Amino acid sequence: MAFRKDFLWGGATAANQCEGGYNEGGRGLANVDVVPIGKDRFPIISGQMKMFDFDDKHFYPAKEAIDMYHRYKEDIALFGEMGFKTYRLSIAWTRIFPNGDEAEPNEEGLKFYEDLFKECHKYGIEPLVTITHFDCPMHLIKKYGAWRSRELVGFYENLCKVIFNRYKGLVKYWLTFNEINMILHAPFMGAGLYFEEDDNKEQVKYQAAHHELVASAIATKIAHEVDPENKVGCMLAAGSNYPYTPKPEDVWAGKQNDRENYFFIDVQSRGEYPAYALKEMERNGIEIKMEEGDKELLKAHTVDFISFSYYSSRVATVDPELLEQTQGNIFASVKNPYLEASEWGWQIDPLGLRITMNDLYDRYQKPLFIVENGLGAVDTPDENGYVEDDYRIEYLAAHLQAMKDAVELDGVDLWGYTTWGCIDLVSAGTGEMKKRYGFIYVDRDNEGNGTLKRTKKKSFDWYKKVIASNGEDLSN
Ligand code: P53
Repeated sequence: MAFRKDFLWGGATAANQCEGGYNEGGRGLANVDVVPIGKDRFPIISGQMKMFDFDDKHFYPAKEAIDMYHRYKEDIALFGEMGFKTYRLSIAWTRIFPNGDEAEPNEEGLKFYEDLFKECHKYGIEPLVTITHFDCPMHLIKKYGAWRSRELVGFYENLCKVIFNRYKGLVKYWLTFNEINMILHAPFMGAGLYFEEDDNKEQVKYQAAHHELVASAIATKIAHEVDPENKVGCMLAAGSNYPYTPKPEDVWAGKQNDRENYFFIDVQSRGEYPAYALKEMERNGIEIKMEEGDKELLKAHTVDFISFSYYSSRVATVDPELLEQTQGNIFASVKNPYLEASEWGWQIDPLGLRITMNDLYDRYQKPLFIVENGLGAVDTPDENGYVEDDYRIEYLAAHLQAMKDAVELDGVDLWGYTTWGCIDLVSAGTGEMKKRYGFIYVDRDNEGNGTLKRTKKKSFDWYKKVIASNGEDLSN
């Protein structure tokens, strides 16, 4: 038997990509609400173009998303039918603290998630909660400059105190920051950072990252104090780098790219800034302002497990201009000539998952949790709304086999696996509905038309069987 008896099978979503109800229940506005679909999306999420509110020239898909705010009971029932052991979701910070800096939380928001967690437990589903999945209250962005300000640490701490106490006994698995390394690639979407012309961007990003890392350690501390049963994880957008050639310079480039990502997890899991990062910052003139006690906090409150998303491996070289780049991914990479790609140009590499798992397990020696993996594809439903998504089954089966190999053959300790977008939702990278990952089809298009009706795809029954057999039966 490859997987633990209590292996946590499930699916994952994020508040802003599925809930909608952006102005209901006393909710405040967040960065993730004001990022539109279309050509301006990338300049906005990367902090180059300012979008602090809605305008009438753009369409903002997160406003309604797939309306899970009103339909979560129906959706969780379907997850229960598939046999989910866990459901990874994120809370919207602005439902709990609409502005982010209030003294008292918004009861309506707290109640919403309490009901949702109770609904999960009806089906024996353990919630796995991302405290922040890219969202930052707009008020904190406008007033404090988001995570560039130290004050965010305190506001985040308040949020954590409130939710850990309120949901004690209902939630025990927590992730502090989704894809914490996203701050380097999409700083507005990842951390609410917008750059002024005279900003030293690298300085701002790493100072903001320091604040998030301290906030993450504080969250871990409080989670353990409130309930020793709580397990807290970090979350990395993972995918190991391969050197394009055996040229030592290419190997070195791959190692450096990996370290750019590991940096965050090194701090969260080992509890200190790694030597290579300190040297690199020094060379680049980056100075991290630390407060007294920061180093001790980081050291004392490291994470219990390492969670990550995996969509693809990456390729590194010192001669990138000679080579074709991959398309459609915020994490640009040189194209790997040995791999096929999805319709969005994301290269498909199941063995890369085994490699990535081994790299992370070797480095941290802590349990792993795969909290995102999946294929974004165009689905074409028949007249009954049914989608025969054999391509998705094939993608997932190959990745599950690689994951099984990492556990069974390499001895990696893996707590669970949640597929990304277990129900179709809005794409984070592009804002499209058309890029679907789900076992459940949602009738809605890129422009926001559709009935929002939910329909099981072929992969729904396949995944149900995978879970029922604890990963032994991957056949289609
Ligand atoms: P979409 C890029 C590369 C790796 C992970 O992405 C990424 C992204 C963002 O595009 O984000 C994670 O929706 C993220 C999810 C996101 C998912 O990957 O662009 O945690 O919010 O939806 C898939 O296809």
